[in-house]
Amino acid sequence: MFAARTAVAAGLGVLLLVGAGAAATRTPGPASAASFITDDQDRALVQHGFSTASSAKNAPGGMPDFTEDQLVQEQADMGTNFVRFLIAWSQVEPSPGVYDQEYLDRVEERVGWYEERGYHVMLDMHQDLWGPGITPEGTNGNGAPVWATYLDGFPVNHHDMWELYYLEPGVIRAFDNFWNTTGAHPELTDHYAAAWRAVAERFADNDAVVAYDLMNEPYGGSLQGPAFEAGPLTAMYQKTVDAIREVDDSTWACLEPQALGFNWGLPSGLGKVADPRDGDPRIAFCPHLYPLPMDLGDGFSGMSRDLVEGTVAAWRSNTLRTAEALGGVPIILGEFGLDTTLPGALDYVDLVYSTSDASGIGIAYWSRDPGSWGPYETDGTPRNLISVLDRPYPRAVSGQLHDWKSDPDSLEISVTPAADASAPTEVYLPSGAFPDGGTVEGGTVVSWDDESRILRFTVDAGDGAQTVTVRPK
Ligand code: MNI
Repeated sequence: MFAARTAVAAGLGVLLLVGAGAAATRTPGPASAASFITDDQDRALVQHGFSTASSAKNAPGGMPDFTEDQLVQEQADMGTNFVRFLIAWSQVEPSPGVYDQEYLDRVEERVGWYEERGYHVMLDMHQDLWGPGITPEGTNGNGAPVWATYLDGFPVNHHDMWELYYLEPGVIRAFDNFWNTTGAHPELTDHYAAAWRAVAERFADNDAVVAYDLMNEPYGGSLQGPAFEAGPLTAMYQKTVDAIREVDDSTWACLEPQALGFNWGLPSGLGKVADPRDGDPRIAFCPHLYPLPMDLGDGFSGMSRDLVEGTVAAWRSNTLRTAEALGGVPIILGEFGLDTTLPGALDYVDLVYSTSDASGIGIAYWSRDPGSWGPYETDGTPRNLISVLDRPYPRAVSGQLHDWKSDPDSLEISVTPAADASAPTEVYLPSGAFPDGGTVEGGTVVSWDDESRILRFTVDAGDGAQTVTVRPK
């Protein structure tokens, strides 16, 4: 067990170094995202929020252990405007071709909590280790229904480190059957696409739901890397986008790369997916970031700090490059996070936020669950993470947004203002540094709301990109 774990870790370490080296020798990619998810007033939306939540994974009704009051507290403490809400194929389609409308009712009720408070929602079809059917206990994997789980008699041995289940023959076989690498189950991706169509049918007209994260952390089984990403993964995304567009032509479809490797800063070979909707494509890119030293339990200090800084830089350029290859699509960092009791953890969180801001990337921190990774203890006591997540940021920007930069007591936005702006730009300002709101250099204040801490303003017209700076009033 120890030997196997050490071998895996060493192998992964070599991969990471090769990847970081490869990234460093290539020419730099784009400086920031080419586009953003927009609202119905054509404003660029910036996402700050949480993946909510891991507790949904094996809950009988599929709901996170999360209340409306906890959402109220989250908004008051951090001014979030976004959630990546976990859903599961096993809940949507409990038996083949049957879609559980009562499950979708429960999801819709929670989406309503967010909508009432001005949030935008991305539904995330979650899976880890395929599904509950990989072991008799039903508690190791989540996502795919048991009826769609074909282990074909291959074993799944138990491990202490959850990621190692990905290397078990039965788990690899379940994925090989889904991607139809075995040739035995061409029907499974059709079911997956149709399950998404059932979800889209429910949320097509829901203004709060702006995006669908088509598959959490895809894994290719025996097919890995570009062969998997450019092959069956891209094909499944295309099939799913086509199915969604039969009932919903407005919600963004967000694509994830293969998790193995990309999460550590390696490049992606994901292929371009066409959007059959009329008008501009609404495809986005939603990768995750989990630097390898942190997977192995390190914090952000000593040698791991250098490795992690290298990973974040490589991840940034690979993310921008893939988004460009997909058609200059919007980017959301769908997951990153760590145990914030580790040394240097808050510096790492700050590094990822400032890197994302400078690259035009939205964020859903992993996760909203209580405990050492989250914003609250299990008894509800606020944790140290809040001090870093409660930061100034643009929520909705009128015109062409380029990127932004925040310090605890200032926010600088680069934007080419729209000639015929129909709605003002909105920024969130934390209470600590901005007790009375803000002043806007390069813009004109429209309103300040003391309770939501949202400042609305118009950007002064000018030639090309303008810089707007918000400071405490
Ligand atoms: O760390 C991972 C991860 C490690 C290894 C692998 N493979 C070997 C395929 C895949 C993924 N994922 C990070 C986080 N993602 C889930 C939720 O999506 C969280 O529980 C993990 O911390």
